Amino acid sequence: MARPNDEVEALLQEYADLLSITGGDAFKVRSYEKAARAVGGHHEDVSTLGVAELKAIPGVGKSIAEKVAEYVRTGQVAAIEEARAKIPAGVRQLIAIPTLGPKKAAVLYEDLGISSVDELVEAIHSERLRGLKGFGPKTEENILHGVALMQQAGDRALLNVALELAEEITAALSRVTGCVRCAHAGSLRRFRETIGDVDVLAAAEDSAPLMEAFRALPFVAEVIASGQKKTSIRTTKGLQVDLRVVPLESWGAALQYFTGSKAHNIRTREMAVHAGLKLSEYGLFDAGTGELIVSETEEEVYDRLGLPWIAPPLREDRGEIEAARRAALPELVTEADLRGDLHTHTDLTDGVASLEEMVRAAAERGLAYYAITDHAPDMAMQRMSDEKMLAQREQVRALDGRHRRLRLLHGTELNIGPDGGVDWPEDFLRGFDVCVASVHSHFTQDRDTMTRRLLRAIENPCVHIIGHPTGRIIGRRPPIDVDLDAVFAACARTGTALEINSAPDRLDLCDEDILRAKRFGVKFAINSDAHSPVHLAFPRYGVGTAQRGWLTAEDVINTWPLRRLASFLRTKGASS
Ligand code: DGT
Ligand code: CA
Ligand code: CA
Ligand code: ZN
Repeated sequence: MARPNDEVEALLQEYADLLSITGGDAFKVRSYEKAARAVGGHHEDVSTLGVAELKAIPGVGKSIAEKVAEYVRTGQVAAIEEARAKIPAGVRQLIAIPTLGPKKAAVLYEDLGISSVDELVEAIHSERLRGLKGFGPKTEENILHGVALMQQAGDRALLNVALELAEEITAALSRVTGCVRCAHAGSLRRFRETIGDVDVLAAAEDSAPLMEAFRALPFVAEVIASGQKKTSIRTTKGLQVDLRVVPLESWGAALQYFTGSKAHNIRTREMAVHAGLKLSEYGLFDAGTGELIVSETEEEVYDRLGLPWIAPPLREDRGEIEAARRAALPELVTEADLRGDLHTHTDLTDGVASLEEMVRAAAERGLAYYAITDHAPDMAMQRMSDEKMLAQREQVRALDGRHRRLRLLHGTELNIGPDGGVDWPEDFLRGFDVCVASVHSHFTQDRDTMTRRLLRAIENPCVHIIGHPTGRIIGRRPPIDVDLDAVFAACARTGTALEINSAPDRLDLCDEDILRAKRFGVKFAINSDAHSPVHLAFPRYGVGTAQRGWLTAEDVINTWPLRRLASFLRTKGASS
């Protein structure tokens, strides 16, 4: 289930949007946005805190603390209900459209009475927006793009949402008497970037108690269908979950079947036929006698097919069957291989926790090195300056060594300007241990300009890592248009790593791009891009994505010991 903090974060953000639609004062809007982020990133469960403790969260003042407490106590906030009542829900949906902010939504509603996404699309097609202040043809195009993007993401859930839900379900079902195995399968086990529905599998003699416990879970909003073998429910958040219960003798075959992908399964079923076997959701059978071949584990199933076990993230029919046959499967990078994090923020810019808090959390995670990479000055809203950066460096140096085993690196996240330049001149950049550089503006440049822009940043001897290389935000912002092959070749040639940004709404690079980049000989950095201590757990999603891109620990620079990493960073700097 969502943490109460996430719920409150969404609520405060909604209030900020509502205030903004109704023309509320910009300062107040920003303070609610800031508080929303702070609550989302806070380490304590806000539903257990009193007003005084809530006020101690940076960015949360008295009035916001009282609203949070009211929500925790009563399940709603009077002021927010009042604001909601003033604005149709459809208008609030308009701001969910990428590129359409609350100001534009307000104009659409007040001037044209548009109060839903469908009405907006219809109004654009019938040219009713023409002449409306602030809405040129480019805006119309962006809106239509945004709507398409939203519909494409459709009802698919982000990986973290689905995984947290699945873990809660498998933990609950594992406690039911008679349950001998319980795990999630499907696209979630394969770490696809978005999840259509969650598939849970259990093994038991008698399925009834499991089905009953499943239907009775607190977040079940609707039982879609319930039978002896399978029950489907929908959660209060709208996500579908299928539970299937099988006898233990079929566990391996069922897990293999329901993990998919469909394309991978078609291949394994063909192999079964060639081996005189029949592989289905019900088990592995002798095709001649129809006898069930006991296969309690997936290893046994693959072994019967003449294959080694294939890790779920590889099961997409992208060459894994052939590689398995040749005993050439990659030894995939794991979360345990990660020794450090090379892209993180503090409250010096847009993070919500202090340097000390972030470093303490990194030490608790057992990291061996940790880079602080706050935003650079060209992102004007972050108000960074040379003095602030240098003062932070002093603090970082002073903190280094305070936590046994953990080495601190002082870095920055530079902005790749429209022409490929970055925030500071070379002599200042030389002072950082590590520089990430990312596109944060001018996302819609044409392909040639964008490619030249990125290549220039990659050629910069002080840039070590390209952050979130395509800039996409799942369901909200499309990737930039760029010649990725040229980017990959340049990264390989210059020794510049590409980031696998682990934030679940980014996962950037994505799996297929990673697979292609690897063929160019590119190295990668799996980073959290944490803006709060809880985000330091994000790399599990980045690792899943890297596994889908066939990466080994050797491919990922932050699995390397610090000395090797330092030498990689120095080599790039020496290349000019
Ligand atoms: P999703 O839910 O859209 O994110 O993707 P999956 O892969 O979880 O797909 P889902 O939930 O429809 O089915 C779970 C697994 O069950 C799927 O990965 C493979 C297996 N499966 C489902 N339908 C078929 C089918 O028609 N043929 C075969 N061979 N396998 C299937
Ligand atoms: Ca599924
Ligand atoms: Ca399913
Ligand atoms: Zn960034």
